[in-house]
Amino acid sequence: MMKQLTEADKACYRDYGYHTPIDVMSQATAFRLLKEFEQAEVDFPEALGPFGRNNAHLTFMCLDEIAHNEVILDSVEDLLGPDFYLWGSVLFIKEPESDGFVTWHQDATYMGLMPHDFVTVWLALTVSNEEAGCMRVIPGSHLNGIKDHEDTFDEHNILTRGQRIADIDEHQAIDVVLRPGQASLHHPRLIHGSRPNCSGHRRVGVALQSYVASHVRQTVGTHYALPVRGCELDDSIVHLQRPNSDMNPIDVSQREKVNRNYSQILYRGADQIRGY
Ligand SMILES: O=C(O)CCC(=O)C(=O)O
Repeated sequence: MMKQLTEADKACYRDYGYHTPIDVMSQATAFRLLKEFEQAEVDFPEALGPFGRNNAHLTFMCLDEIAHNEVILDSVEDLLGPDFYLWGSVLFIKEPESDGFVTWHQDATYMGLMPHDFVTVWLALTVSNEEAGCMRVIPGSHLNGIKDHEDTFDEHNILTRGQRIADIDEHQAIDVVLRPGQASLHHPRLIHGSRPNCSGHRRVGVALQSYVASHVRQTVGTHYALPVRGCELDDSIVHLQRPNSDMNPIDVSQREKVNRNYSQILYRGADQIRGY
């Protein structure tokens, strides 16, 4: 029996590679989490700034709360089954009227996880609409394998390598518009990207990237995973711990270790390595 999605939602994910929106939490709860997050940004700027956007759920309680939200986990369970772990998270923040953008890409290209039985949940903590540079997706593009990506390392490209797939027919793109507290789900091979934020407010998105079925393995680096639902992970996987408090030293050192490994995986074969 489905826990959160309908059969039609599941069919949409299967056929088009995404599903949106999911009402994960009230706007009031999203606002409370945004305020906690913004206070944490003030208190620990390096840990959450542009170079601190990876795996912050391992060191901040508000992000740990999001990563373990029951509506999110139930939605993921409807797609992956009852056993899955969280591989990582990325903060996708675009400041008001800023140049940052995301080129067309497929997440699975550099993650090293096989097979592709995993899903990204992108939760909006602020309005994410066309003006604010919401995520855009090419429906059905997950069905055609991994395309060639070229690294651009463009200054304003907020992807690690500024990787991009050329020659996308943008007429096919759909805007994923979300209110605070809503989320979308996308498949690891779905082609997606986003434009700059032309609005007067921040666009704050938390990508739980990704929730991964327990049989999936890391083919490149060390396999770190945070068990989140039902999974008995074997000894080939290093189990991560949830944080105890914001920036607790034990949690910080765990996150540093995970981020070093994460960077080696995501930048393998690249000419340059950025600080995120
Ligand atoms: O936040 C964005 O604009 C892009 C997000 C993205 O590429 C992702 O979640 O995989």
